Amino acid sequence: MVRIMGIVNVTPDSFSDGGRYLDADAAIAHGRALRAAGADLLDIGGESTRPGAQRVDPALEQERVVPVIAALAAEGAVISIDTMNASTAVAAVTAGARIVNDVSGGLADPEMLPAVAASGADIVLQHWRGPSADMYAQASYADLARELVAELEARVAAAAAAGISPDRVIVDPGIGFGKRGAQNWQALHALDRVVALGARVLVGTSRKGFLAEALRGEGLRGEAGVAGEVSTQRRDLATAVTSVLAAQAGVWAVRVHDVAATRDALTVWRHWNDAEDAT
Ligand code: PMM
Repeated sequence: MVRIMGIVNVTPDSFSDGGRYLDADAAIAHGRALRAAGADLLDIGGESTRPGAQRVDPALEQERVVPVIAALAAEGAVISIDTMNASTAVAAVTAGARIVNDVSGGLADPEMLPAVAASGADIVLQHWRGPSADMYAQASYADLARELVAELEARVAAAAAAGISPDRVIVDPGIGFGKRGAQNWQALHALDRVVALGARVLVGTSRKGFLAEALRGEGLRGEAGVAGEVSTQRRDLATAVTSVLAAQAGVWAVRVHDVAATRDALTVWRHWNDAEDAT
């Protein structure tokens, strides 16, 4: 079964749930609720990566995430730390995190890969072409699928060179990172080629702008949200659909905000497949 990674952003400015879980107790409660809803893993982050976001001081980032990780890991949760800073990765693993989720694939901090190698944690290497402040400057591709796969392969090789064996590596196509609207659909369309790399694959589409872009203008005339903002509810439904399509492509896990909706969607998908196998 595909794993569900529930998102716990301990930041004041993340685009979808920003600010609500800044308080450690509220973040811990949110992590518990996501586990109760069926999350297999919790991804805890203290620095927003939304387009245009500025970097956060690692000391502040650690102040935000370490108490939340320690509390949830003590309850048996499998935790990943969403960070681009080696010092935060190390602090998080010390507090109980088992996976380091680096959206830069080890490119933002030269200390990251050696630090993770020494820590014994697994690592998510996401496709990334530059900082969030300048996210779209490099969103130019001659052949997106080919470049995406080649650039991920290069990061897996860099991790191996730093002493991280391939079985500890998870790759992620980086939906919304250095990719504009349609390019995200191309990346998803190429998921089977990413899966063919042989590493576990994580994919994160949850509530992202390209989903809203696709839905904007669809639906009944006069329906709330058609003309302007696409509601969180509609983004979550779209996310549940992409979760199933990602599962169909063979990914290891999906990273989502609304764990219950994705759990239901994956359950429906499993029933469809099980019936097929039984005949
Ligand atoms: N997306 C965001 C943050 N971290 N990590 C991985 N591995 N993959 C993603 O797609 C990803 C990520 C941005 O979304 P958020 O601000 O809602 O957390």
